[in-house]
Amino acid sequence: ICNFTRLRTSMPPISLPKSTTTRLVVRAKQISTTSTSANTSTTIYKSDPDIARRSGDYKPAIWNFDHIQSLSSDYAGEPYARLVDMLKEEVRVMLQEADCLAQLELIDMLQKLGVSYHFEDQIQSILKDMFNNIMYTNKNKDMMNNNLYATALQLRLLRQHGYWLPQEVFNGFKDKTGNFKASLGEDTEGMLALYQASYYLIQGEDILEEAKDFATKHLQEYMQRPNKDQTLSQLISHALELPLHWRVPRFETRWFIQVYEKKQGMNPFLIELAKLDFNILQSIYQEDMKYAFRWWKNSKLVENLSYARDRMMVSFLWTVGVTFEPELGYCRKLSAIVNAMITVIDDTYDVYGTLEELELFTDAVQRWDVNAIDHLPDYMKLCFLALHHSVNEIAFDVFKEQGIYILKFLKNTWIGLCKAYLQEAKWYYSGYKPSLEEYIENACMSIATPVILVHAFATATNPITEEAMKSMDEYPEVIHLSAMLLRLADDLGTSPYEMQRGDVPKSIQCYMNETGASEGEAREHIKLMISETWKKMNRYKKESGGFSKIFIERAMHLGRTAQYMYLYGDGHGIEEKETKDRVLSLFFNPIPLN
Ligand code: LA6
Ligand code: MN
Ligand code: MN
Ligand code: MN
Ligand code: MN
Repeated sequence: ICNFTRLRTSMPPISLPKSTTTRLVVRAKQISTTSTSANTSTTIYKSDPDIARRSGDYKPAIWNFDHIQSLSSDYAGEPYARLVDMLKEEVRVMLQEADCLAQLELIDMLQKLGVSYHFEDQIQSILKDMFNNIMYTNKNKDMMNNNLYATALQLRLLRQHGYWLPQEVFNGFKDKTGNFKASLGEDTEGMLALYQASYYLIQGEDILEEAKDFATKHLQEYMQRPNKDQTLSQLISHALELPLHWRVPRFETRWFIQVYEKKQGMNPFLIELAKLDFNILQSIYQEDMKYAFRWWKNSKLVENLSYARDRMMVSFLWTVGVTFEPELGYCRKLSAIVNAMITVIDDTYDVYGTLEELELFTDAVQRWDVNAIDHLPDYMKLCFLALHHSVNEIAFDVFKEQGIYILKFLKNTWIGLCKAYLQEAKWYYSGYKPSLEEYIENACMSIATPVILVHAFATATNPITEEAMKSMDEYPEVIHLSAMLLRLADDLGTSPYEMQRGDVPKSIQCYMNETGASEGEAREHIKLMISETWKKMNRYKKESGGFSKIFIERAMHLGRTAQYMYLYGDGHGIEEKETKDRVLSLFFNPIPLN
C-alpha cells in the first residue's frame, strides 16, 4: 500500500498533482469491527474510495461501555458522608488552634490531600489575617525571617490565595554580595519550599527568579546523593518534574495520600478524611461519566466516523482537571461531550476532510442553521447535527434555569474554532510555513480553549450575566494565556505524530524554520515560552483582571491539565499508556481504607 503520509512530507505538498493523490488509497480504517453494536446498526456514511485522505492511525477506545454503566460505589451513601462531616469538624478545630506555622503546614497538607475545598472560607480568613499582620504590623516577622522553609511556604500559600506577599521577604536570606547564602543549600526542606514558592513569580521579579535557579540546583544535587530520605526524595523528584503550581490538585491527590501515609508523624485523621473524601468524589465522577458515555454512544458519532478519535474517557478526564467540585456534575457531563466532539471535529479538519468539504462545514457552523446540512457531504451531516443539537441544548438549559439566552456566545466560540481549523487546513494544502507568531495567533484558537472555557463557564455558573458572557466573547487575556499553555503543551506532546502524518508546522517546527534551531533547541524554547506564560498568568491573577477568581483558576486548571496530559507524550490520543493508569486510579479503583 502506498504510504501517502511519507509522500506528503518528502515532497512540497503544493507540487503534488491532484491526479497522483487520487490514485493513492489511504488505509481508510473500516468501521470498527471490535464494537459489537457497529455490526448490527446501519451506517449512514460510506467513504468515497476515490479521494485520498490522511489517517490519524488512532487506536479504538479501550473502555467497555457496559462495564462503565455497571460501576457502582459503596461511598455514594449517607454513612460515609456523615463520617466525613465528623472528621471535618476535627480539622476545623485543629486549624483554628494551631500557631502560624502549623496553620500554614496544615493548609498545605489539606490542599495536597485534596480536602481543602471543605475549609475554603476558614483558610481564606486565616490567610487574610496573616497577610494583614505581616504587611501592617510587625507581628510574625521574626519567626519567619530566620526560617526559609516557613517564609517560602507562607509566600506560596498567600500568593495562591490572592495575597501578594512581596518577593523581598527573601532578602534576609541573602549574603552581602546579594546572593542566596550558600549554606542554605543544606536545608533541603527549605530548598523544596523555596522552589515551589518561586513559581508564583511575575515578570521582573528577579529575587524569585534567582530563588528558582538556586533551589533547583540544590534539589538536583540532593537527588544525586547516595543516602536520601525516602519521602523527601520522592517529593523532590516529583517537584522537579513539574512544580506544584503547574499541577492539577485533583490529579495529585491520590499520589500525595500514598506518600504522606508512609511519613512518620502524620496525623491519621487527615489521611482517613482524605481517603474517604477521594472515594466519595470518585463515586460522583462515576455517575457523571456514565451519563457522558450514554450520550456518546447514543450520538452514533463513533460508529459512523471511522477516522475520528473515540475519546470520551480522556475527554471526561480533562473536565475533572478543570472542574472537580462535587456539585458541578452538569458542567462535567456537558464539558465531556464538548471535548469529545472537539476531538472528532479536529480530526475532520486535520485528517479526513478535503479542503472543499471543510469550507462547507465551516460555512454551516457560521450559519448555525440546520438547513445548511443539505450542502454537506453525508459524513459531515451527523457531526454537524450533533454539534448543533448539543450546543443548542446547553443554551436551552441555561435559559430554562436562568432566563438568559447565551446561544450566540456559545456559537461564536465554535465559529472561531472552525475558522482557525480551516486556516490550518489551507496552510497545509498550500504548503505555507507561518512564522511562529502567525502560527501562535491562530493556534491559540485552533486548540479550542475559548470553546472549552466558555462552555465550562456557562455550565458551572449561576447566575450568568450578559456582561460576563460579553467579556468572554472578546477573547480576554486570561483565555489567551490558558490557550497558550494548552497549545504549547499539545505541540510538545503531539507534533511528532502530526508531522509524520502530515499537518501544518506546529510551534516547534515554526521556530525551527524561523531560526534554524535543532528540534531539541526548539523544544527547549517552547518550554521557556510555557514558563513565560505562567508568569503572565500570575500577573493576571494578581491583578484579577475583571474575571472572578474561580474562572481564572479554571483557566489555569485547563493549562495544568494540558501539561499533565502531554507530560509523557500524547496522553489525549494514546489511551493505553499513562492515561489508562490515571483513569483507573481516579475513576475506577477506590483507595482501600484501613
Ligand atoms: C488534541 O488533539 C485535541 F483533540 C484537542 C482538541 C486538544 C484540546 C483538548 C480537549 C478536547 P490534536 P491539534 C479537551 O493534537 O490538531 O490533534 O489542535 O489537536 O494539534
Ligand atoms: Mn487541529
Ligand atoms: Mn489534530
Ligand atoms: Mn492541523
Ligand atoms: Mn496537536
